[in-house]
Amino acid sequence: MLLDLNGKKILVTGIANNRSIAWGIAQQLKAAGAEIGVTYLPDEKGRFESKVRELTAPIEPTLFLPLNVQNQTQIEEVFKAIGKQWGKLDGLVHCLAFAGKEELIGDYSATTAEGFARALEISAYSLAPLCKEAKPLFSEGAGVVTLTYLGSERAIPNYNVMGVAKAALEASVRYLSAELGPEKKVRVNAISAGPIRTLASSAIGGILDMIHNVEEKAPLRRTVTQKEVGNTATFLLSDMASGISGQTIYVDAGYCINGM
Ligand code: IMJ
Repeated sequence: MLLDLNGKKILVTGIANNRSIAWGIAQQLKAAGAEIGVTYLPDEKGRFESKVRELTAPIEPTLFLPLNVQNQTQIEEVFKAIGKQWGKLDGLVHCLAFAGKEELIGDYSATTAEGFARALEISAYSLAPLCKEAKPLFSEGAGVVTLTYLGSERAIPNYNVMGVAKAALEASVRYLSAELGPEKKVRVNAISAGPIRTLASSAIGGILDMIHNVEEKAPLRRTVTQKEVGNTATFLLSDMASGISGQTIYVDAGYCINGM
């Protein structure tokens, strides 16, 4: 079987709790045989650290490191540790996004320069420095997967600056694909997931209406699960997807094909 990740070492970023899409991805990668490294967002009280450590214990991560992508030193430390402990990297999973709450409601034109810069730095730009540091460690045929959302190409109420950030992220996937493909045959792809109840979506007004809309209109008449996104990430990081790079793959129960 080619969809076998035995011997592959994969770093998963963006696990916050048991609803995180990143957690769904990490579990499916582990089920396919991969060895997993996990990063968590460090905070003063160490709340994420203990929560994520406890949550991920069953998948036995062999690396567990703090990573705030706004801190270049921390990015370098992560890949230094990977070089030391793993000596190579077969996969990088980027599930990081943040915009200020005030930017995710109301008028897009009210976005501040600071809010715009922060949302794009964390949600889009961060993929570039992670790939830069990962580059010397990537094995031949390694893969990068990031998460995006339909709000990058359609005006979805309140998604606002995150839509602009996801558009930049999807373009970054194409440029990184063009850069990393020729040398080491590294493939870079995005998964456009349909709406799922997660920490990143629960804080948002109208998310339940959005989910009901998907349940009524998507070809499959339901939302997708973290596990389904995880299975697609597993496929993309496996040798089964050796011909796919620079793409945005929709895991949305078919929702985006509808005209209205
Ligand atoms: C987010 C905002 C508005 C509409 C939304 C979303 N819809 C969906 C999301 C319809 C599905 C979730 N999503 C795809 C995201 O990318 C969320 C990113 C996000 C969420 C928060 C909430 C809490 C916060 N900052 C955030 N930054 C990014 O303070």
